[in-house]
Amino acid sequence: MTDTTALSQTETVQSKADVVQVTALTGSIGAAISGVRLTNINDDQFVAIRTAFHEYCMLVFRDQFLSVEEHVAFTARWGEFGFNKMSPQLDDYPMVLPLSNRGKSKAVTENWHYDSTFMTEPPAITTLSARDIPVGGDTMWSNQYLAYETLSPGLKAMLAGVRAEFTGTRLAKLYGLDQVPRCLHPVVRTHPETGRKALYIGKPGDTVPRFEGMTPTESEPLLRFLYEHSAQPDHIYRHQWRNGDLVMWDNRCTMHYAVHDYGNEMRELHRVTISGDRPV
Ligand SMILES: O=C(O)CCC(=O)C(=O)O
Ligand SMILES: [Fe+2]
Repeated sequence: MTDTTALSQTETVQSKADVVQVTALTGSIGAAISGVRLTNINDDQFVAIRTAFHEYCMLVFRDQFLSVEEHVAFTARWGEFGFNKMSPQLDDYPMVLPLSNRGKSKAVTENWHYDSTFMTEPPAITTLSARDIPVGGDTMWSNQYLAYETLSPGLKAMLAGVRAEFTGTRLAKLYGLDQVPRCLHPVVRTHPETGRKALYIGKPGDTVPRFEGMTPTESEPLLRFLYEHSAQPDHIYRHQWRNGDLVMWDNRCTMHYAVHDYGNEMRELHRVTISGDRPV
């Protein structure tokens, strides 16, 4: 027996008169929710969606084609908006960050990452609404509960209470900031709602330069091991976008990676975040 549990293939959650269909996308992360229009969900459906979100860590809703207002209204059900002061937002909707193709050399998200770990309180949830999708441009998510749970008891014990430095080096460069934002966080965090522990790391070097109290050189080998371990193929879902998709993920237990294989083609999504707690 290992401490990982295979996800059930399909479950139907019956809530009063409405049905939410939850279909696992892999054996380790992600579910597709069907049978709902996100513009029109009742409280029972919302509860079923939230339960699935906590179980599967990221959710896919196909064929939603949400307007900006509808996207904002759905995301608002999950908490307070997070505002990204560094990046330009939509004029009338300061909580909406348009993502577009800046070219591969400026693709700051083409690596495994949690969002905004340089903040004291990184966002809890991100929602993306797909507006103009090229061939390619997939996004991958990896389950960081499983990354933690599949470490040996010895390494888990060693990491207990350890913190690392997280920096916003790539964003600072992209936006020409004089100061690189940075913050210390535990490398194993406990999810405030599920109570499960997740590995909390980032790319060694520019995102996570070192463990607290250690030099970058001392830290690098273990950071590298953890980073590789965090993105094993059997902990990943790779999403092939279609226009009209709404995808949401839990930024407290998943990392993600935006694949840039679409050259200079147009790719446009809208992004809204919900603010989160300080990781503990
Ligand atoms: O472009 C994407 O697919 C995801 C980009 C990303 O990392 C993010 O929105 O946080
Ligand atoms: Fe991201």
